[in-house]
Amino acid sequence: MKNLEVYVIGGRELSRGRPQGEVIEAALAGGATAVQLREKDLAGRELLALAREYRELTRKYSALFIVNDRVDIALAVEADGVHLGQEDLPAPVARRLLGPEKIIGISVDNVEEALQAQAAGADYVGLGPFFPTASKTDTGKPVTLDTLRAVKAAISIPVVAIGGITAERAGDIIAAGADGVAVISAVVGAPDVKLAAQQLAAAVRAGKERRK
Ligand code: 3NM
Repeated sequence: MKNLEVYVIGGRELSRGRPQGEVIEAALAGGATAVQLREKDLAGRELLALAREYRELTRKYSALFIVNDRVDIALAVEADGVHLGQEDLPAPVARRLLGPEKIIGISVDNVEEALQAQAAGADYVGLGPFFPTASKTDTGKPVTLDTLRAVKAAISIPVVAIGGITAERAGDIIAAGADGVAVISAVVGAPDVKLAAQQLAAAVRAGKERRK
């Protein structure tokens, strides 16, 4: 299913030495609805090879494929979109390069950045970190469920929660209004990647039920 509900981010360093293709396929088999390629220190050629692999797998499972930061790689492999940090290319520039159809996600910490991201043409925002995380060193202090509610009230594009999220923690975040959860370690770092994705997907479904 093509949506941002169960958004798994790959990470070579967090995957316990297992081949990326294997890890990503297990995440997709377990129910990941979107996958992001996020490798900060791979050379272009290697990144391109990995992107091709992610593209093939996400097609096979009808999931979205988002590339972190690299608009060129996203275009080269016909990814569904890109995810941009506050220091990456500005969204309007990425939009010009990518065209109107591609998805652009932007990382935000607060309501002000969320409003700016929406005005700049983002299709979704990533809001976080919700919990301290070892997967990213330059995060701000954790955001709260109140911030999530305020961001949801302020913008109309989807809000994906990120940062230290686990299956145990996802329910409350989804129940509070997040449209999806994005995780690295809880899925790609799990001993059983498929099971971890299944548990995260189940937690998202349960969180949605609690909204009713
Ligand atoms: N962005 P894990 S937190 C890539 O707050 C990323 O913007 C964040 O990894 C933000 O699920 C983060 O292992 C790391 O905590 C998420």
